[in-house]
Amino acid sequence: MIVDKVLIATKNKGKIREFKKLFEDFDIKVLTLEDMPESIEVEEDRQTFLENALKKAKEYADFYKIPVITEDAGLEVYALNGYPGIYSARFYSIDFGGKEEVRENETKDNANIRKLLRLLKDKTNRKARFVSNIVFYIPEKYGVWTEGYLYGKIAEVPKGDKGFGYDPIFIPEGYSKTLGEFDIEEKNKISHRAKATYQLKKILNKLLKND
Ligand code: ITT
Repeated sequence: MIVDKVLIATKNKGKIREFKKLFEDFDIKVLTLEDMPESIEVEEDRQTFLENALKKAKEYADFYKIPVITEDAGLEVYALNGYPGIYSARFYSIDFGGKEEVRENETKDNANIRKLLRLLKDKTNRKARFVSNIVFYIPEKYGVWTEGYLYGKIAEVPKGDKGFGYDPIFIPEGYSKTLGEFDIEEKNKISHRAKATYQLKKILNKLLKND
C-alpha cells in the first residue's frame, strides 16, 4: 500500500510533542494539525477510548482526505471506579465528584488535578493507570487500532512541570518521581502512548512494505 504521509490529528500540545519524537525514526512524512491551514471540532461523546479515537479518525480523515492517526487517552483511578477515564480532559467540569472551577491564571489541567487529589484525600488505595488507544485510518480502505498502558499510583502533591495533563501527580511503578519530573525521552520509553505507538509502527512497517 502506498502511504507517503500521515496526519497525527490531535490538538493537545503535550501529545503533539511526544508523538513527533516517537515518529522521528519513521519512514513516512508525519504531519500534525499545526501543519494544516484549518481544523474541525470533533466532539468526544462515546463511551470508550476506542470509540472516541475511531470517531476522531473518521471525521478528520473525511475532512482532510489523507490517512490519519488519532488517540484517545486517559487516566483510570482504581479507587474511583476508573474515573476520570474517558472524561480525563474535562474531569473538572463533570458532575461525578462535584465540579471544580478553573481559577484565574490556571489551566484545565490544574483544576483536574485539584479535583482528583480532593477525591483521593482519604483513600489509601492510590493505584492508577494511563490508557492510550490509537487508531490509524485510511478512508474507505483500512483501519487498525493499538493500545498501551502505564501502571502506577497517584502522588500526594503535584511535582514537576515537564509533562502535561496528570503527569505531575502520576508516579509510575518502580519509580519514586512523578511523570512531571521525567524528560520527554525518558517518558517516551515507558508511557502508555509510547507502547501503543510502538505496536502501531510495527504494523505500519509491515503494511507499507507488503504493498
Ligand atoms: P485530542 O482529543 O485533540 O487528542 P485531548 O487532550 O482532548 O486532545 P484526550 O481526549 O485523549 O485528548 O484526553 C486525554 C486527557 O487525558 C488529557 O487531556 C490529559 O488530561 C490526560 N492524559 C492523557 N495522556 C496523558 C499523559 O501522557 N500524561 C498526562 N495526562 C494525560
